[in-house]
Amino acid sequence: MLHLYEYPNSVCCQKVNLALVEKNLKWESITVNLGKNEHYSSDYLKLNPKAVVPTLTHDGSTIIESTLICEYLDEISKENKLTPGTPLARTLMRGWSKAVDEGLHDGVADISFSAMFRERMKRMPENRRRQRFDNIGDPKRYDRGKTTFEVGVRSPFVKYAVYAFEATFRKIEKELNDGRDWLIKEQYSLADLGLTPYLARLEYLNLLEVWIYDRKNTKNWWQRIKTRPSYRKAVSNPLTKDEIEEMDASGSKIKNQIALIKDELQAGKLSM
Ligand SMILES: N[C@@H](CCC(=O)N[C@@H](CS)C(=O)NCC(=O)O)C(=O)O
Repeated sequence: MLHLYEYPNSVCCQKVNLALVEKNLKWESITVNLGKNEHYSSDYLKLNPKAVVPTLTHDGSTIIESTLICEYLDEISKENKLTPGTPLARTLMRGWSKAVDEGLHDGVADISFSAMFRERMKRMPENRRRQRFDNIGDPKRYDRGKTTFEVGVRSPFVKYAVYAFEATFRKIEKELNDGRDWLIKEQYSLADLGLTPYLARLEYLNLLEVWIYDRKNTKNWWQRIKTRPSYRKAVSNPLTKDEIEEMDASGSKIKNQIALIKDELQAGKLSM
């Protein structure tokens, strides 16, 4: 039996949900309430020492890291393969997962934090907020959270995020230029799936058009992704009206600043 420890409206949990739905697998969901710091409970830390969701357990074995969980799910069931058949295509697919794991994941977290979670944290009782920061063992994660809490969208981590997204959107637009439907030409794969929750989050924050308003290939690809039943089941349907409204309102407030950061980076002609 598959058990998924997760939290609603979390990008990397949506990623695993997309894989479960695409693969037609059955699973049981267990909520780890991040708002109540349940990811720091001693029981949960035994499963996931990094104190993050998601965690998958399968017949007594534990798997962490959403990219690895998605690859694992694809391997345990032959139905609807999400991994292409040739070594080269598989390697190219993993290149996209690497972009998510090495930049976009932190990036979306920092943008979301500067827009939305920061406001939620400001409303938290002081002791709960302190406990949240004190619990973070990883110094880089601590600095990201603390700096972005203090200065919001002016945080250097938000600038790194905007840069990571700009680099990826350039690459997506170029890759799709030969008329292909999916990033790995042969088929819809974990490359498209892995990027989906990140674009969805930007869209819900009303920020996606900052990057794709003039990128026709990317816009069409994004529409294709959103018409897949898995998008509705794993991403849009589970969101509550309140979550959607909060994302839209908070992201809209920082939209001009995000666009400005993007323009400044482009004007600096940074290599990507
Ligand atoms: N690389 C990890 C990242 C996991 C991660 O950062 N999860 C976030 C939710 S999307 C989390 O649990 N955050 C809790 C916190 O930062 O306190 C993965 O892909 O599984």
